[in-house]
Amino acid sequence: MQILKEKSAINSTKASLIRHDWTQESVEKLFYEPFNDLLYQAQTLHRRFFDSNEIQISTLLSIKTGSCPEDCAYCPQSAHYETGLEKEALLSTDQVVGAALEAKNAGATRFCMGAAWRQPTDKDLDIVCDMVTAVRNVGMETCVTLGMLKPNQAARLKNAGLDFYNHNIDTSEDFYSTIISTRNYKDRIETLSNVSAAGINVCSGGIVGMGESISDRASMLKTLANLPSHPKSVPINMLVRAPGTPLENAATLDPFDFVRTIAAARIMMPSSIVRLSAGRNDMDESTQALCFHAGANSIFYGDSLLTTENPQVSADRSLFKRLGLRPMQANTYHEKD
Ligand code: SAM
Ligand code: DTB
Ligand code: SF4
Repeated sequence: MQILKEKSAINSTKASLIRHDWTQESVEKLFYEPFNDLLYQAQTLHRRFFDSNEIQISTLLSIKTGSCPEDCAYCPQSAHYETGLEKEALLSTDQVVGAALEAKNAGATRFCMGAAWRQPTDKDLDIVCDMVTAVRNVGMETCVTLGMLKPNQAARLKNAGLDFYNHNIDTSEDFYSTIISTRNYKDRIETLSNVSAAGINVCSGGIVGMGESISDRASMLKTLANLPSHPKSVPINMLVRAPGTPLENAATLDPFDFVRTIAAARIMMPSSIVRLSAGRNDMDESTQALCFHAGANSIFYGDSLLTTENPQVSADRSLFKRLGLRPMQANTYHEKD
């Protein structure tokens, strides 16, 4: 209860709760708090900034699948591994709009388009800009994740009407090189800075369950929280152990350790949307409920993620009903007044 004692979430001003001065030690302390104390702290902060029963709903679509030149050890789309994935060329804007309409009718407010690229070419970007504008015209918030981005490419996406750019730092700087060798951590941070400079909301988080230590998880969250601005959206993924990838046999994660990571993210970035992202298909509903209690307030909704399975829409509807959760309206992701 270190932080609550020092700086009560009830009495402090909201501005003073948005910190960018996290030390490794102070973050690691959070991870070793008794579970109930950690969740109390996270839930208290969550309620200061958000309606605790509202969940932001995003739907994912893979607009270009497989054959990626990067060697991310977790990813079924890397050309370096035999994962049996069926590759697909870039979809047409019509196909994307069809999927966006379906997602909107099912109740999603944000449509996230992902491409298995190291970085987009300017020609690729022409098409993605069209897609962004078309999805916006459907009346949804837009997000894309296309790999590394140059400043002029970020500006073009902004002009096309892009709301969010997803680019995960994935893990700690130290652990990064054991997971990916084809790019480095600094490249990732530079793209985040290019996205932010273009006026696009940053969506950045990582993956838990790749064999990283608690210190790596703490370091990843420290990097995110100490950015000049907290990412508006912070996806926390539990590794999906994809057959054929080097991490297919990674040790099973203790669900409480995943919940702790969500709680720490909520405490450190209290005004951000924290998304319970990939991995829900391998998680029981009680664990998901604990994640919501720990401050997760967004999910990916729809039967699939990019290439792997996600809980069925009907299962999520039933879970929301049982927990009394409601979808968050679009454009209300900013903090409570
Ligand atoms: N190629 C682009 C890039 O890597 O930036 C965009 C797409 S990539 C699939 C987006 C993110 O998905 C990755 O950064 C990673 O965090 C997440 N991801 C990929 N495979 C995953 C897996 N098996 N389990 C959990 N998260 C995964
Ligand atoms: C994020 O943090 N998770 C999403 C999204 N951003 C692009 C991707 C999850 C991918 C899981 C593996 C797959 O379906 O291929
Ligand atoms: Fe490629 Fe992205 Fe998968 Fe890495 S995570 S292999 S960059 S699609």
